[in-house]
Amino acid sequence: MAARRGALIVLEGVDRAGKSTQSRKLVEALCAAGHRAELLRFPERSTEIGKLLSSYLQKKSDVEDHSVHLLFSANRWEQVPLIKEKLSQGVTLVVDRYAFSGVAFTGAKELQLVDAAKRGAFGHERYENEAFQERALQCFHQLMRDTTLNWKMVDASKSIEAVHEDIRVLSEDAIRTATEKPLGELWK
Ligand code: 2DT
Ligand code: MG
Repeated sequence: MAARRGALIVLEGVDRAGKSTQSRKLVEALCAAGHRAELLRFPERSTEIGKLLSSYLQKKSDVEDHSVHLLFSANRWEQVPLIKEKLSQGVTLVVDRYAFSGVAFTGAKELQLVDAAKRGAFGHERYENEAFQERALQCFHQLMRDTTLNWKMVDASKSIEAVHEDIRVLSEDAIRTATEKPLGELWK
């Protein structure tokens, strides 16, 4: 019998929602519970494309909006063979941002052009300002209306441990039901 595939668990949200902290804690907890689980993040800044993105985000370089959108996409596609291999081997992947950030942040950019006057002070990286994050949040809410995806909303205003517990329980459930959707359907 083929091994059960792993679950693809994506944490999405605006900056400073606690995604990176929670992703790390989730992988730790899943491994401690006897699952095989590994952490991925996007953008993955270590690859050649990732280095271009990192430089762009740090405002050390400018890239045309459509081009940078495609670079973010390429930065995910270059990991897809690895993702498929891990999942088919039964490894659960916890992913700190995925394509939804791609849509939400590019979408927020389009919206911001319409309403540029509301732009707040910039943080040290591109996109790190309140008005932009608010736009991104609106885009995330729009994306969550797509019911074909198994979205679960977590209240990130609770304590780190309480949020972790919510995510851990939801993730255990996702791992149990992960075989319902065959791997081949994930990238259609
Ligand atoms: P981190 O702070 O999480 O490293 O993210 N972003 C991310 C996009 O604009 N498009 C994408 O496809 C992805 C994955 C969100 C750095 C910033 O990159 C943005 C915040
Ligand atoms: Mg950031």
